[in-house]
Amino acid sequence: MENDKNSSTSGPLPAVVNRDETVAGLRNEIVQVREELERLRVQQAAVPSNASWETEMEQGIVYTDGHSPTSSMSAGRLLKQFSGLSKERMKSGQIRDSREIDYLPIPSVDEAQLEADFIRWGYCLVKDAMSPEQVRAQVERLVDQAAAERLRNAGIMTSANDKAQLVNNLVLKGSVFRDAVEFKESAAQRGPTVDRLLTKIMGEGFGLGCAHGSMVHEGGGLQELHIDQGGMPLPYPPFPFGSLIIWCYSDFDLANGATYVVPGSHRHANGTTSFQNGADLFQLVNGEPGLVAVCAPAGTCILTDTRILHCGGRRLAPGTRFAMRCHYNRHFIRPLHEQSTANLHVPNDVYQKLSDRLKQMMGITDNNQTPVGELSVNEGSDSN
Ligand SMILES: O=C(O)CCC(=O)C(=O)O
Ligand SMILES: [Fe+2]
Repeated sequence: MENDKNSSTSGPLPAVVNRDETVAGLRNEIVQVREELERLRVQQAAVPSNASWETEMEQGIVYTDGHSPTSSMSAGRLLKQFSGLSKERMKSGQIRDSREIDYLPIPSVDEAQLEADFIRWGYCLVKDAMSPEQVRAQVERLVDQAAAERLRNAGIMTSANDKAQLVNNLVLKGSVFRDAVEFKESAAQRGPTVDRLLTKIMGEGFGLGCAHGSMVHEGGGLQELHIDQGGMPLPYPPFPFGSLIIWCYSDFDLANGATYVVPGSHRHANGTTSFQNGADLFQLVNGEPGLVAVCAPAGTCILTDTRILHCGGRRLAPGTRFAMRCHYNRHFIRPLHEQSTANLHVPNDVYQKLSDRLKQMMGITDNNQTPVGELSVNEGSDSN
């Protein structure tokens, strides 16, 4: 240890670690400070500092959107600012291919990896969830059904100029779909993996919101950026209400049409939601990795957190992208979806074929004709 002769300080100079170590140490410090800042920012947003009983009582009941000027905002309203954005980014070639970003999920069968991907990025990809033969059987039935519906003028065309078709209520339209919806290996070879993951996400006895076929032709498929629980008022609890899963019947890529997502837009590391009143959501879309097309081969099953920012992507190539989309909910959420009427009328012959689990998932378990509990005591006695 040397004395600095030019320095007015007496005594030895402090030891200087080598340059690389210093830089590494400083970098580490910056990362920690950034994390701390982010934590503080999120905490501040989640708990308004001016909250008091007086102001809360004055605001009244604000648990739902659109009922007073102070109403809690739904993400749906917050997301209006993204109107036109997916189109603009798609047209200017700014949607990235997920396979080119090395840290994003790739198809996997390792359930620990799938869980980690789901937590970090808001989605995961189950590899070879359906075999080519299973995919073929489903597409065959879907194409048939879609043609029959068009023939009867009942086809649901979802993009301008008939560039996409939705085939609703698949549980009523073929055993291949029913079996996939309840994860039977006969219809989806890795169905049990998907089932286990969904049970971890939503708990036992989760319900079915909808199961529909999606056919996207050249030029069709593009949607506005949205989340699949957009009607829920903010703020969200640190978990999703449900999960939309997409069985890829075709290869998903930029030309074929793929789901666009903003990986990691569903939550922060501490569990709080990214969707806050006043949050800069553009920062998510413009940040890293930004808007990405989830690219994966046919047979993959994409599981998504219903808080993740995403939309259908446009198919640019000739031909058709096929998929089945199923929305599942926690068991206490009414198993209906705006696109599903499957539970409102089930033809008797189909009802006979539904498994107990499917009936439970759809919320249409048989009505018990035998009075139970306190009701059985009343049997025979008339009440007005
Ligand atoms: O089909 C897709 O790629 C995504 C569709 C979607 O996000 C939806 O229908 O909510
Ligand atoms: Fe969606």
